[in-house]
Amino acid sequence: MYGNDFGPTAQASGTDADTPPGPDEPLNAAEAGIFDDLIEAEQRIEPRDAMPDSYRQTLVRQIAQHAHSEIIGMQPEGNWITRAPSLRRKAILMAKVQDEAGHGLYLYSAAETLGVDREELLDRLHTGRQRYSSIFNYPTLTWADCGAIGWLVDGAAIMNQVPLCRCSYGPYARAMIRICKEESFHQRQGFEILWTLMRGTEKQQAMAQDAADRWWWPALMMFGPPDTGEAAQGGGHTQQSMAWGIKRFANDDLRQKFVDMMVPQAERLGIVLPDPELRWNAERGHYDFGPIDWEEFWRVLKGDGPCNAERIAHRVQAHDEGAWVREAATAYAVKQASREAVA
Ligand code: BYC
Repeated sequence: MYGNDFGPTAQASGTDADTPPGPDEPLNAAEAGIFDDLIEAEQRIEPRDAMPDSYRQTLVRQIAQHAHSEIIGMQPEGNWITRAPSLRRKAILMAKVQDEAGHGLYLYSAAETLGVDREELLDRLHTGRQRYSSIFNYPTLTWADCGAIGWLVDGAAIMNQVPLCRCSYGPYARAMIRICKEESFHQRQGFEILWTLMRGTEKQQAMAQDAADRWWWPALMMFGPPDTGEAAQGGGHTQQSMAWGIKRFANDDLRQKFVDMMVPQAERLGIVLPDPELRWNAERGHYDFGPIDWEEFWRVLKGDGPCNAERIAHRVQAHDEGAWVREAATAYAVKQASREAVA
């Protein structure tokens, strides 16, 4: 039993614990007051609680985009499982890619508690009606890219996702706790790949440096477009999502924390981050960094990244080829249920 789900809130809102309010039904004044009070008190909103439809839709958008990112994110590294340089590396990479599938499952399940069907979400992904993270439209050209993804991409993911463990929506927040534990292992494995390469031959060092050169800027873009200072008026989702306790920090603030965390790690690795403007600013107590190419970001989002078409084509093919597994699992579940009904 979690939070308000079966407690006085559901009763006070006039909803039966078994009958969630319909997604499109507007909240009455009492329900709206209870929702606002829960958010104000930093409590969790649970699936059966009344919630504004815009809150529900924001969560569906963000959780689905996150779930899609996890399963599309299996591709760039999955691509290297057969070519990983040793049995140990293969086993580790396979476990990591499986973890990502698992993250997708927790997140689709969390989205389903909001009243949206998983098939429908996958359809939105396959038809380009919902996004996945921009980062997965870049190719993995060498083995060092698996290191760079773990170190930079999972590093950025942790920075962005640890605050989501405190998201106001209960099922999303709880899914994030387990995901973050696994992401932290992923980041270390990426660091360790690069650490080994940086202590290898000159060619291996150059390969690690090249991977960091290609992944650094896309990793900074992962946090989303600028949303502080003048950009706060730019019409993104941050202000509203922070007011609802979905996002806990602005994109720019998380990006800065990420840069501050990564610079010392790059120094330990012996990797030079590809930004001539990167330097410590004692007055701000942060690293300054150079301008991000936001035109590239929006271009990639619109479908014009190096791998957009390939990623979706591969995903649709995997989905179609997996149809028989879904049918078999459904038939098995129906058979089990009918046996239980007889017993
Ligand atoms: N890529 O107002 P904003 C992983 C869109 S998985 C694409 O800031 P929001 C991993 C945004 O959707 C990593 N689109 O939006 C997996 C919005 O467009 P719409 C994925 C982006 O939602 C496998 C518009 O730009 N992590 O780590 O408040 C292997 C304006 O943005 C991106 C998550 O999904 C982007 N990078 O904030 C290894 C975390 N950024 O929807 C690793 C959960 C922005 O209005 N998501 N957009 O058309 C979030 O925290 C937030 O959704 C974001 C964006 C910070 C990403």
